[in-house]
Amino acid sequence: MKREVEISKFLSLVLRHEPGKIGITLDENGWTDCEQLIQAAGRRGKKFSYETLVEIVRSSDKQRFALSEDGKRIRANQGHSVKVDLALVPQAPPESLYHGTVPKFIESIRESGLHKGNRHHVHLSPDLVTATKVGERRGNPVILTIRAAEMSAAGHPFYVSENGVWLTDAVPPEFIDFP
Ligand code: HQG
Repeated sequence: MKREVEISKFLSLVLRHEPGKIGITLDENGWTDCEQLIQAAGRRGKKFSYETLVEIVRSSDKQRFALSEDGKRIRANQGHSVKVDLALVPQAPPESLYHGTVPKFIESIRESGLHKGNRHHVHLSPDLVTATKVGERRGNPVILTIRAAEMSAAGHPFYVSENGVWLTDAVPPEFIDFP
């Protein structure tokens, strides 16, 4: 695995799920100090410089991470399982959003809709290409179309993360079009 990808996966793990694993803490909005992160990682055999960290934030294909304006703190833009408040503001979604999944989940999704599982929200993509990539992580992708504008009008709030992932608490089956 490329070194940058390995560090990016490590950052996803500690900034979204297990900061305690390397003895760092996230503040209530998910931020942590870059220097402390670099030192804590280094103590556990993951050595990288501040310049490498900045380069990973800049080049992440999905803009997974953000630096504070002064460059001293870092957080994950979305995907957390630890409790953080990303201060997301509800936003009107486009007509349709997409969710890439795999055949084995379809029957259950038909019955109970989309659930957020371990994450804070159900993740939805604004386009088919992205949804296909998400589904392909698990196998042969199946793309579901979510009638998002209709769902929003029915009172379900939607949010969008800094890196363009649409988020909602749950999608009831009546708003899902199956292929
Ligand atoms: C499925 C990655 C059965 C759901 C991606 C999905 C995305 C159900 C899986 C981001 C279900 C959860 C999120 C139900 C949902 N019955 N299965 N009722 N409801 N599911 O990984 O959306 O690389 O938590 O279809 O690119 O796959 O981490 O969510 O297959 O943006 O930045 O349960 O994670 O981004 O899986 O992926 P996940 P996801 P990163």
